[in-house]
Amino acid sequence: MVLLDGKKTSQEIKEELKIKVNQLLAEGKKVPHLAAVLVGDNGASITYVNAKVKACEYVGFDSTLIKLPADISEDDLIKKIDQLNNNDDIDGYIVQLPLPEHIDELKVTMAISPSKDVDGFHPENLGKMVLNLPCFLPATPYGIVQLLERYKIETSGKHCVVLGRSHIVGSPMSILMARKHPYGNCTVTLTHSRTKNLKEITKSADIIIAALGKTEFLTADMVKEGVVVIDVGITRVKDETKKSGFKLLGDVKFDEVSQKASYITPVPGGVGPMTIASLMVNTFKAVEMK
Ligand code: L34
Repeated sequence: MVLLDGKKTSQEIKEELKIKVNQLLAEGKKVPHLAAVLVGDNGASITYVNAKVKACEYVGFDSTLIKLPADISEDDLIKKIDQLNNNDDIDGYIVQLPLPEHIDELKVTMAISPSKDVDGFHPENLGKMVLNLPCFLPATPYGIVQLLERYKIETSGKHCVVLGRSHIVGSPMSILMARKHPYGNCTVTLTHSRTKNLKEITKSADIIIAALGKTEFLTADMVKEGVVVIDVGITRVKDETKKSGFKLLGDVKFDEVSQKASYITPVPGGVGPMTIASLMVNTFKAVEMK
């Protein structure tokens, strides 16, 4: 079994970006500038956004963190987004999800200028992705593709089973794995809560991407020998023995599935850091596409 080390791979990607940023500086050009909008005080969101700001500092990007109160109105949030759209200094920005209940995430996503949508969540970018046109790819799915690529995992002609159909992971992932691309060309099965005979399907999978948000859902009896497993799940579970008071669990029962897998991502240290590295790649691209 080979561990797909997202931490190490994301570090490699960040090193490469650092070199490209230094080249921009040497040419007297402006460095990429990413803004992140954080609404409310969801503990996980704070951790992820802080990690994004830190990654910007590491690669040499400018960053701006915009913290807004949980009770901000949808209108006021959209006004903030308009300001970011019109601020020429900002090359790309994200609005960290989830948003508070009273705010319509789709409405907010659609207010983001597609040319600054480094999360790749805007319908224009998602549509371009489907058509294989240049666009921002959603950070988590893109991070997974980069992980497969850097470990040279053969995907062509393989059966890839995606668990979960979310807008930000499962659905775009299924499209990326099926597209005509060196790290695509899979036969994809997208499964969800209404799927019948799930175990039969996962047992025939060469590659499984678990993104359903149910802790330790994928067990050893559901997979075949030699399977490649990508665990997107990251749930905080109470654990008094930890200083933080919680531990992180993925959607895969790692201890048993890793016994049968040829490659597998850990949680933490797998997909999470790759999401951040991909956001950095997209932000660099935002400048190049200008
Ligand atoms: N707009 N919302 C927007 N864009 C995104 O790309 C995200 N996502 C997801 C949630 N909401 C979003 C993230 O940033 C998930 N996500 C994310 C990013 C980073 C990490 C996990 C999820 C990460 O760095 N995880 C670390 C552990 C961090 C910890 O200690 O909690 C890891 O090693 O997996």
